Amino acid sequence: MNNEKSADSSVKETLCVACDRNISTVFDRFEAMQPECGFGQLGVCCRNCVMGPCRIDPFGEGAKEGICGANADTIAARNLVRMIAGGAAAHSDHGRDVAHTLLATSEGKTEGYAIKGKEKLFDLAKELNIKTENRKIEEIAHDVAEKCFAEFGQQYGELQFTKRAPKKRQEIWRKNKLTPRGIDREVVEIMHRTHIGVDNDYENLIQQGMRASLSDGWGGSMIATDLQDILFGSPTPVRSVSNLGVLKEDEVNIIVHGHEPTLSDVIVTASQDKELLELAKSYGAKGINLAGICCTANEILMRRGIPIAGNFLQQELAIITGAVEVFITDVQCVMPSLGKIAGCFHTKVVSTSPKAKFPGVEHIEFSEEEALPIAKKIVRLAIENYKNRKKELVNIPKEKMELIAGFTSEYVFKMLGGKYRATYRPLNDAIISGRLRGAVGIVGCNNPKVKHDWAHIELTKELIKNDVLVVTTGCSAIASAKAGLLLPEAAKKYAGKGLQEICEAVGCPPVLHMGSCVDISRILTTLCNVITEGGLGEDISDLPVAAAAPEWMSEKAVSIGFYAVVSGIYTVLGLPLPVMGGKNLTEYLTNDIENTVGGKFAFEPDPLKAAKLIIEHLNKKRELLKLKPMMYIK
Ligand code: SF4
Ligand code: MSK
Repeated sequence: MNNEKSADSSVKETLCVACDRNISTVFDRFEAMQPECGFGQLGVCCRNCVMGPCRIDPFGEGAKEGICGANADTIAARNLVRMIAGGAAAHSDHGRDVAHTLLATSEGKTEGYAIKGKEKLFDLAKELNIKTENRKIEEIAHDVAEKCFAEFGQQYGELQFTKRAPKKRQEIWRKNKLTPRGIDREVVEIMHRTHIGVDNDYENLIQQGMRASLSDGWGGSMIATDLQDILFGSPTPVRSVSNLGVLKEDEVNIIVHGHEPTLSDVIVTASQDKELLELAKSYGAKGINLAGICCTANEILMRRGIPIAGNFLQQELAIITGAVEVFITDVQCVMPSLGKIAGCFHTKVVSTSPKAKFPGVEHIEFSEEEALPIAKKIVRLAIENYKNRKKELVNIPKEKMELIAGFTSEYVFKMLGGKYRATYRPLNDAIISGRLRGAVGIVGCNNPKVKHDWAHIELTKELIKNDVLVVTTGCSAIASAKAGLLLPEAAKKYAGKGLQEICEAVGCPPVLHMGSCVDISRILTTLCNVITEGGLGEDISDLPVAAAAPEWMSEKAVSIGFYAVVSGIYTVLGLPLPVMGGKNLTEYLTNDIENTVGGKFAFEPDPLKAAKLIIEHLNKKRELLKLKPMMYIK
């Protein structure tokens, strides 16, 4: 009955449990919502003022203009750039919180953090022209945090990290007035321009959307990634396990769900506290088992090897296993339904961010200044709740899969070149010689409109089969993990001969887990390094690379898609952007935009057809670069 809902049998099994117990999940609510609003899907409803709401009829005899005179292109463009503002704000506010934590840590005001990534701190200080000689680590970290903070409120000039982009890309941005001036400024300007009666030109609106998206990818997200590496240490490859089967029948199970490792990292520390482990034993549990969901899971997986319980569409299901004592949330991608579902079990949902509360859910406010005591309090709550677990309600699916995660732009450099000759040369040479066709970033969420995980997995398999190296983040990375694609053995099973040879030589999987959604900035940095290494053109748009989000759903994904396109990357989305009611706008985003920024969108729900589009694109780029024919698969 649930075969069409997920490619993951643990999901199917848990959905049967939900059905038997009459618990409604996201999958049921999705069905109940059908048919969804067609005007919304096409992007042509507007409620930006109270003369409306207005809706445009793109096909029939209905209204062609809103009451103020806005047409379908204007309305769809305004709605779309507001989505970018939402996504960029979410990622960037995450970056701001990390900057705050680093600053407070450098001033000795936090409990539970240390500056673990000293090498990264020195590298970043150098990049930001901050003096390092004869200075304490804390002083340098303080100045780095302050400088990053300033990027949010900056009014003029250019964001610092845009200078990481190849020179040619920077010129494209400057020429088209796309270089972001300040992170907050670009988001605010979207809200201004989309107010009734301001910007009515769809191209001009999209221009500001592009600029704001760059302030995310080359601003807020990059700050989040780099400062997290400084605080928590840069990831290196690590083995772990994924899927609901990581929950344990005889241990206290704690789930962390959300996005910011400032919370989850310190929960890891608390869950390993000797006193709390003893306490757990005194309650009859064999230990404390921590697992993650969504991007905060990716963060603590990459740095601490903590198992992953699942991705976006599995959050409710983790509770339905009946084996979770405490389900901790911070911000982003947390379903409002969790409290209600937890009410059917002994599970306590605990919200922690002042920005994200839920009616009826216990709130233990997190503060970086008292991080460790708060984390211990939450872990203690979980231990004390263990006795309330009802054995007859426990259904932990057996599915779990090993994985390797923790690849960064720095590690790729070392991995390929070896310890004494760290370089991107072998990667560039593999592409130039035709052993590797190119590389594709597969990222983004799950969406009940698509069979859960299916599009991620099929697209990934088809690409690696065609000698395309896949890098992945977010919920897509978790889908690949559960399908066994993050193991070196997957190369032999699924990859083309060229990619297989590389994976065998280096000992890496054919699909590289590069972290959370904000870590897509790692992919951007890697591409810059590939250009610097030489032989593959002068700009990101010259490279045989592409991006895909086959099951996306969030505003953050819209922002990511845009900064990929505006960085010169062909980007294939499994679900269309909600713009199809604006014909000129759709044509602009899927074609004309390429003349300005070198990248464009394509919308393709079928993962095999999406793979075909991507392979054709990579081949076209290879031809333009006059690279050798592919060695094995034409
Ligand atoms: Fe209607 Fe224009 Fe107001 Fe939008 S801004 S609700 S289109 S009148
Ligand atoms: S968590 S934004 S559902 S990838 Fe980053 Fe997953 Fe999408 Fe949230």
